[in-house]
Amino acid sequence: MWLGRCLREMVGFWVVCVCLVLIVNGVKDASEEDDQLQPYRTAFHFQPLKNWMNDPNGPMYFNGVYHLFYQYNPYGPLWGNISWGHSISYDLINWFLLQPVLEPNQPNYDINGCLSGSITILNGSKPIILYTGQDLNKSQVQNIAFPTNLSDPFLRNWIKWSGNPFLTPGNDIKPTQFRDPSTAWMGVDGKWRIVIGSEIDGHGTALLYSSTDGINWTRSEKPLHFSSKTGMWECPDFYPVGNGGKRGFDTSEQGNNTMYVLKASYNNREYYVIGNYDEKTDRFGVVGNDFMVSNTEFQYDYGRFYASKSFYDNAKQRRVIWGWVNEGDSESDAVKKGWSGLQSFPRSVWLSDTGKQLVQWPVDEIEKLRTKQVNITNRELKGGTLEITRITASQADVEVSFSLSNLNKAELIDSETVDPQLLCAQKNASVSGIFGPFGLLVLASNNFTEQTAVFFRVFKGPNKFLVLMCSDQSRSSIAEEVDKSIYGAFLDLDPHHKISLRTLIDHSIVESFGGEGVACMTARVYPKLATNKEAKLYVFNNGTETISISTLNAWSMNKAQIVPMA
Ligand code: DQQ
Repeated sequence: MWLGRCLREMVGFWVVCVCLVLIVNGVKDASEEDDQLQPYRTAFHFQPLKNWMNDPNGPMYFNGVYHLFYQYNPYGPLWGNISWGHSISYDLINWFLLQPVLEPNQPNYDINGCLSGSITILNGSKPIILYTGQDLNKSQVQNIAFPTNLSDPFLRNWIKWSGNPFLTPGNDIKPTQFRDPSTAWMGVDGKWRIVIGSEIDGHGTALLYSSTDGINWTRSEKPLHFSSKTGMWECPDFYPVGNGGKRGFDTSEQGNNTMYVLKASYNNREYYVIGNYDEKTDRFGVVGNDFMVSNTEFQYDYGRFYASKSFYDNAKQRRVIWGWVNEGDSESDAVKKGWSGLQSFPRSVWLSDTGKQLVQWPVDEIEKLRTKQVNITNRELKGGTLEITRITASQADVEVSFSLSNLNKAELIDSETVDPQLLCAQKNASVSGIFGPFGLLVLASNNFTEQTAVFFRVFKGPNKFLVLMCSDQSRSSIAEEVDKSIYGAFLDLDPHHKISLRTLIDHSIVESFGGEGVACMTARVYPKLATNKEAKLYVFNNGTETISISTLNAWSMNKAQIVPMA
């Protein structure tokens, strides 16, 4: 009897074991199969399960929950039927996907699309959406929506205001150039203000409106700011930043010595200026260079990153920005993939110690996803490559810092105002220099046929050293029809100190932060050979001078959970 029971238990045990092995293998096979079929889907960047996504809209932290809304086509992988998709998270990493909150269905104010907009939390307790709608005639008008049930922790349902539209374009504004209301801020007079993107007489403009209740808005005589050097401004954002430290500020927070950031989206880029804002007169004065179209002006990101939106996270007292990272492959590729568009990894943003520019860094929560780690310290790299093995090179977070000596040998450059993107294209990763190119080769195939190079070069200009950062996609894929741009920017740092690079590699996105976040560069890549387990990661030096890797830490990254809410 005892023997019989023992045998039965053993058989039971083995049946359970075999089943578990089958299930685990099944899951592994299924996800490996997914990886093969969808090599460009990302693991830790936000994207819906399918369909088209563009601008982030109305991000907020409310009652312990992060909300991200986004321009979304619920019916297909190309732009159209533009709705507000909605997802929520407790950590900005793992997301529950909810139903869209706004759909284009109102002939007199949004039937042709619920375009971009923002959220303001009125009196700290009542979130409202301000968004642009395109009416039956494709005129752009501004609308409001409210949560239907404030006690729903996820704010799943929103209702459009019966008084919509609350603003229509004035006579001096073209009906197709009036969009993207910002988050509101409150002035000392207790009135709310917003800016709306426009173009007036050919000048990019941030129209200014004010309101006592957040619902009825009046246009101010003067815009908050405009530029005669640019065209139409989309998605303007306006917020305070502090002097020193990484702390962020609520849009309405008024304090001494606070500077303001005005961001405008145009020319497929995110340009920003820093200035002073006098709340009594609503005058904004730029300190430093004003808006224009040039690669030397400050941009949130010198690569593929657009229509960003920031929010104040009062749980962590930081300002966080998201940006839309579009595809570099074709519409027919989007149809094949069934999806299009990513959000950047959320970034904390603050004013640099110099007070002249912004610094951005992936939010700390990313560290939850880090698994296997590789560490290298004080390693000289005379030339060539050093492979970083033992981590998943297609899904990784890499931080590396380099130190250089004998800088007097640096390559001379006669102008300090040269276009950095052009310079990166002329001197791409395969062009040898003195100090550089050195940096990372990511998503590289076995024999380097495919590789994306994120690297630095150091030059000696007439008055100072110049540190150039480049992201070179020219060899990122053997596929011919995908975009292979080369991006570039100068980093405001002294190369006598360490030069650091952090790169988030996530299958088809390479998001890089140079000089501890003073310049960011995001690229989309579509390797054919260097996918999944075939992808390799290297540190390289293609300059004649030896460089030293002071430290390198690289981590394999787990996949974030992005799932529909049950
Ligand atoms: N995308 C939205 C517009 C915005 C543009 C439409 C920027 O509201 O101006 O999807 O990418």
